[in-house]
Amino acid sequence: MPASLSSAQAAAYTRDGCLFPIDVMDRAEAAQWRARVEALEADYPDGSLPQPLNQYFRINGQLVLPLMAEIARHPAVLDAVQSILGPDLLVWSCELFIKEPNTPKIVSWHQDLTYWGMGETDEQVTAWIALSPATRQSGCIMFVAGSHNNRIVEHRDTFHADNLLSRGQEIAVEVDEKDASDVVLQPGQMSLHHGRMFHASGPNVSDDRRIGCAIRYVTPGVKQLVAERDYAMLVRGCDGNCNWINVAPPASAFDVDAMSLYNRIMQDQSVALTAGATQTVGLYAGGEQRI
Ligand SMILES: O=C(O)CCC(=O)C(=O)O
Repeated sequence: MPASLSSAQAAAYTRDGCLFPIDVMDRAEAAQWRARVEALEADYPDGSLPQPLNQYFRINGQLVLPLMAEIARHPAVLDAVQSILGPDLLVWSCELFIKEPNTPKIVSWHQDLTYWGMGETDEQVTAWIALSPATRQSGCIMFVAGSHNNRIVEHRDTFHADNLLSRGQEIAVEVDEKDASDVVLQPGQMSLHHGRMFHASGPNVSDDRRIGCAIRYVTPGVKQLVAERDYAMLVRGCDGNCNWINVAPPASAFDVDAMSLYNRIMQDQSVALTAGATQTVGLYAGGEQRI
């Protein structure tokens, strides 16, 4: 697999705020990652953990699941991200976005940085790796190339049950889908997108699951500006800035130390992630069930 981006690819990312498709692993390797995700689903049915498995898949999976800490350190992914952000890289969150076959779950138009408390930084990139086919039919992401040149625009919360986002947030002005491109990816390919990119995805009307792993990379220079403190896992280079509390990958799935760290981090991050919400933000509301 080509690792680092070419200078033309890096320039295209700077111009468009997104880049795809990028080959990071072959289909056989992507199938292995998918099988490991599905084995976890078999191992942890509802009721076996303090919160449903999808809670840990959707936010900060790298803290409690070795699998997610491992994919976030995938060398080909890091090489590509390094071409954009430079040699010192941390993972803020590793997340699985799963859409079951023939289901209405969507992601509304949004800019990632809106509620993360990191300001409008250019030093944050998301790598989204397809572990199953991401097509128009299965509800692939759509990007509006160049929209990262906007500042963070006004968003409103919808809390819609079919929205995979934490508060169903959406950009308050109309985004014309004619301006958007479908991010079609085969298993093992990834896209990169900027934290101010306008993006969304539609329902899965295919007969297969749509499984994507979104990894949020930041540099040591990015700062949490809303919550009192924030955490990230150093995955390449060094962090001499002290903006992040550096955390280590879990020793094993859901071990006691990892779970208490997970709960502490979710509580601390919720200050930024739930700021201004008029309803409970489900993914950040696990307090009562915490061990
Ligand atoms: O998986 C999706 O459909 C959307 C993911 C997304 O919004 C993101 O990775 O920022």
